[in-house]
Amino acid sequence: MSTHTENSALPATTREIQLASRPHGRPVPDNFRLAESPLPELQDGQVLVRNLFISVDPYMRGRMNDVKSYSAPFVLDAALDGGAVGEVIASRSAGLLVGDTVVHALGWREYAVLDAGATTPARTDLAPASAFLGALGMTGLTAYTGLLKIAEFKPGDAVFVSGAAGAVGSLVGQIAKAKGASRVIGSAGTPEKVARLLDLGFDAAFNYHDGPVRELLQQAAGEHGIDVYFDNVGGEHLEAALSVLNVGGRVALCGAIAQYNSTEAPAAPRNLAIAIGKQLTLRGFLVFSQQQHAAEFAGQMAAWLADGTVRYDETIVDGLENAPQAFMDLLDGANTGKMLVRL
Ligand code: NAP
Ligand code: FER
Repeated sequence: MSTHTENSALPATTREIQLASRPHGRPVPDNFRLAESPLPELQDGQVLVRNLFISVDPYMRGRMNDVKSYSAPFVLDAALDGGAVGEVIASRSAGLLVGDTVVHALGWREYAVLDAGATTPARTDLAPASAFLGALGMTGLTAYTGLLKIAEFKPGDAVFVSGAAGAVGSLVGQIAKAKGASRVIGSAGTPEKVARLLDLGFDAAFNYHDGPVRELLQQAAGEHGIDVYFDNVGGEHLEAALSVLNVGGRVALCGAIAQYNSTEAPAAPRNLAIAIGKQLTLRGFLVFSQQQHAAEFAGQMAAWLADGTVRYDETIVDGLENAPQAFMDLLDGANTGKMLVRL
C-alpha cells in the first residue's frame, strides 16, 4: 500500500492531545499536552480518517480521574479519546470509500486509523457533518431516550430541564414541546442563554445565578408544578426539582455537572426523602445502553430537523491546539448548544 503513488501524500503521523496529568478540581492547561505520534500502517479492513470535528463533552472530566466507572479512565501520557467525525482519506475496506464521512471514537487527534467496523457512516445528505456529534449523534440520543424512555414522558406533562441551553438540554426542551408537553421550563447560566431558550419555544426560563433555584423554579412552574425533571446539573437544581415535582413525578438523572470539578462531597440534595411521599421515580441512565433506540431516534430527529421542529446551536472552536481550552470552557459554560472543535 505504501508504494502506491496516490498514497504518497498520506500522513505518517498525527498531532494529538494527550493527558499530561490528572486535574485536581478544575482542569488547567498543564493537564494537557499537544504531541505528535506515528500512525499505524493501514491493515486490511481499516480506514485512515482525517477528522473534521472533534467533540468535547462533560463526561470526559470524569474519565480524567483515576477512578473505576462505566468506562476506563484516560491513560496518562497517551492521547485522549472521544467522539469525532471525519473524512475517509484512505481505505482498505470494501465497505468504505475515500470521501465517505464517518463518526468514530478516536477524537482529540487530527488523523486516526480505525477498523471500518469501529466507524458509523454519517448521512451528510441529511445534515452537516458536525450534527452527527450533536443533535443527530450521542447528544441527541441522550436527550431523546432520557426524556422519552427513562423519564417516560407523556403528552400533557410539565417538564423542567437544567443545563437547558447546552447540547442535551436544548434538545430535551424542544423534544418535549414537539411531543405535547403542557409546559417546558429551562434553566441556564446567562441572560443570553435564557433569551435563547424562549426563542427555541420554551414556555419559561430562568438564570440560576439570579437567586435560590427552588424559588426561581417555583415561580416558573407556578400552580402547574412539574411532572418530569431532566437533570443535567445535580446539587441545588436536583433539590429544587424534588421540592417542586408533582406526585408521581419522574426524574431522568442524566448528569451532575455542578459537581464534576468539585473536590468535596456535594451539599445537596438534602430533601431526597420527599421522593417517598410524592412517590417519585428517579432513574439514572447511560446513553451507551440506549443503542436499541438509535434507529427510531435517527429517523425522528432527521424529520424534526428537516421541518424545523427542532433547531440546534453549536459553539465552534478552531484548531486541535485549542481543544483543551474548549473543554475547559465547556465546563465553565462558554458554550451555547454543542461545543465542538473544528480541525
Ligand atoms: P452542555 O450542557 O452543552 O455543556 C455543559 C453546560 O453545563 C455548560 O454550558 C454550563 O452552562 C453548564 N454548567 C456548568 N457548570 C454548571 C453548574 N455548576 N451549574 C449549572 N450548570 C452548569 O453539555 P452536554 O454535553 O449537553 O451535557 C449535559 C449534561 O448531560 C452533562 O451533565 C453531561 O454529563 C450529561 N450527559 C450524560 C449522558 C449520559 O449518558 N447519561 C450523555 C451525555 C451527556 P450554564 O451557562 O448554563 O452554566
Ligand atoms: C456523563 C456523566 C457521567 C456520562 C457518563 C457519566 C456518558 C457516568 C459516570 C460514572 O459512571 O461514574 O455525561 O456520559
